[in-house]
Amino acid sequence: MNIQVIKTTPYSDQRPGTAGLRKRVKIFQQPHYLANFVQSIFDTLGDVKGKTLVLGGDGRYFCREAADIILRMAAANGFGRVIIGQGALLSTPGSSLIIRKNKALGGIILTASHNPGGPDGDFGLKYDASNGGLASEKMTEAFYKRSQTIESYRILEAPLTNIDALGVSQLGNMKVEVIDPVADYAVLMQSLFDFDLIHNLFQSGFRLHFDAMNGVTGPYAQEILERKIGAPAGTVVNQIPLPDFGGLHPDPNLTHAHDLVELMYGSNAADLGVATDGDGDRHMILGRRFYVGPSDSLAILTANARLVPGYRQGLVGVARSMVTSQALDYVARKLGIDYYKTPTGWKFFGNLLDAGRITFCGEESFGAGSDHVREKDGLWAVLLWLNILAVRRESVEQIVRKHWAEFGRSVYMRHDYEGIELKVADDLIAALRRSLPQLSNRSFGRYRVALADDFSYTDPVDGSVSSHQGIRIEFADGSRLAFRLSGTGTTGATLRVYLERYEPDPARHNDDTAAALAELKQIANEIAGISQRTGKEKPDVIV
Ligand code: VG1
Ligand code: CO
Repeated sequence: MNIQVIKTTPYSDQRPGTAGLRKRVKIFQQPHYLANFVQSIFDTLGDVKGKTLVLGGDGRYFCREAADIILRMAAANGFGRVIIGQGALLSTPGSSLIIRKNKALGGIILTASHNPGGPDGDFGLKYDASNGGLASEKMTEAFYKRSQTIESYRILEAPLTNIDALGVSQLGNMKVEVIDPVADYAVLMQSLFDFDLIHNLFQSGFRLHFDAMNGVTGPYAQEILERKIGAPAGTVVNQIPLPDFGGLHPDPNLTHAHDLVELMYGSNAADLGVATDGDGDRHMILGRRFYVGPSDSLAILTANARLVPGYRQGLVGVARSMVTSQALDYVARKLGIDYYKTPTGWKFFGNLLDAGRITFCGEESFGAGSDHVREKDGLWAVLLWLNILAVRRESVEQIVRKHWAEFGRSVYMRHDYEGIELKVADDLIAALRRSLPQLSNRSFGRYRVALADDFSYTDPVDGSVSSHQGIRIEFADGSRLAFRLSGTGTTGATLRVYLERYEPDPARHNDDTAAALAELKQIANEIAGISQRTGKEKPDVIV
């Protein structure tokens, strides 16, 4: 077998975003596009001789072709072993676990997460480091830099590797180990949760409706929930990973998981309804005719963690992204544990987890996780909810309402304005940034500005500084607004506006969320000139 050195020229658009490089499939299919980026990663990593790489993805269109190219490139670059999930499948949290367990140098995950797939959809690639967590900003910037000067890449000339049969084979001087994507993960989950107790919950007639949205979580959820725990067959639906997600948009929110939402608001609703995204790191929780916002879910899981075997000793600390609601902070203060505020993106939790400063962390974008891996984990969050429900034997709604009564309710919404022209979006943020000094101490109706800044984060572990991480405007009564542009979209720009108000009075916990935040929405529009600049009167997606 022959190592080829292929001449190439840089692509100017290979700067990774919030979670890796995400583009249209058609962009990835351009000659050498994928190979350029993969070689840029390998060059940045330095000495890869004899090292182990983990490889897998969410099964979307182009995953298998990409896996074959990466296998041959890994062999040509001197890796000693690639561990790949059968059929090139590995969920994002599953991949994080395999990297950690095998002390691999790192892993490549082939996914565009919750973005649609298929030939006209999106593809993506992210690198997780040896701790099983997303490459740091410093690393991804180095990948990008390298991609801008690349002149050639190395690839082995070889027939297609069989990635469907379990076992070890040889590719040049490199071993290819095809593993069951689910087995190790199932063992880890069993060590954290009380499967017998959850089994008893199902025995008592409790019904779960788990929509895997034809993403990669299906096989994991079926094995763990239906086979290991004994939930009735059919609990997990859309359970087969499909290259185009069966035409679904595998984004677990109220807009895109519409079948689940319809079912959970209908007359035959289950006790718990959940959906997960393409790569299995996001989840949405619904009770019977009751939606649990992700920020609330994180706070509730934190408040109840000690009910679950894996967290019985308590949590050392918690973290949330700045734009996530403050519901978590109220819980942390009561528990007397540290809490941190990070920029958006899981990579900022890695150091805190590695340093043992936090046990749980999460984001408003349907992500929660713990120190069991270094990525967010959808199925983990569902099992945690199930274990808590099995102990408390109350409905999802009862648990949330009691939580609000105890801690107050952080009324919260995220408004996404999608498909904005890049220049319009950049100008909006720039103008907002310029207006910050004039905002301090100004009043808008009953809201007086107490702080207006551009969020900057200093990592408490390594001291690295990340600036321009979102504009935040905090009001004297604890309400707030935040604005940032998405770093995961593939067409135009998406403006995310985050709105939050604290409501301590239980008599008002039933109030309609949109109504409770209507005034803040007005103020956001006034401060940022959203409708005037974008021409949009209302958001495209509300979370
Ligand atoms: C979004 C979310 C962020 C999340 C990221 C990756 O980023 O807001 O919280 O970490 O997606 O999640 P952005 O830059 O578009 O706001 V995933 O499941 O797409 O890997
Ligand atoms: Co995801």
